[in-house]
Amino acid sequence: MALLPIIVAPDPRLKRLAAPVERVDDETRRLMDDMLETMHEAPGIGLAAPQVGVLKRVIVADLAREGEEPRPYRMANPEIVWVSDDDANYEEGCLSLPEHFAEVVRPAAVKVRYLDHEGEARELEADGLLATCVQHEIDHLDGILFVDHLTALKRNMILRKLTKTKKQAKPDEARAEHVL
Ligand code: K1U
Ligand code: ZN
Repeated sequence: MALLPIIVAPDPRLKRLAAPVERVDDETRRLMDDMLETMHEAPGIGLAAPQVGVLKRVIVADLAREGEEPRPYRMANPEIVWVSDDDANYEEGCLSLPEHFAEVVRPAAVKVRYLDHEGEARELEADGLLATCVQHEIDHLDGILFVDHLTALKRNMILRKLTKTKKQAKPDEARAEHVL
């Protein structure tokens, strides 16, 4: 298994549409395992392949707390096939938007159809934080970040701060960008 670098916004790779997985093969399984290791190390409760620069419809999640038995989900081609009428409000974070959090409103419960790590078709009925997390990760596959659910004012404030942090971390690249 390997730790993969996580892309931080703003980055065009986080805004693209990911392609469906044709077959869940050894390469897909390795990607899922590397993503789980990367997510646990971060630490986080979910991760989508575009966040590690792979434009495939693959997500992982594990909401087990420290000391609990891991409960990893490995999903290829996840699809939301039902959403509840009632909404839930959660304070979301994102490993691609480090140190930024905001309340996001989403359906409180969802049913997700996906292929597991063996390529078997499965359905998951989720509510609570798992429902929020799975919707957040599927959004990543469509190039949507949690800030896209906020007002333009809040979104731009967060993105401006992230741009500034990136420029402070890599002033040479920021200068090159400016010249271009
Ligand atoms: O997609 C991601 O970047 C991962 C993200 C998932 C998520 C969090 C909260 C609501 C919706 C989706 C994270 O895991 S951010 C880190 C985080 O929430 C966390 C980290 C350690 C322990 C518990 C939570
Ligand atoms: Zn995220």
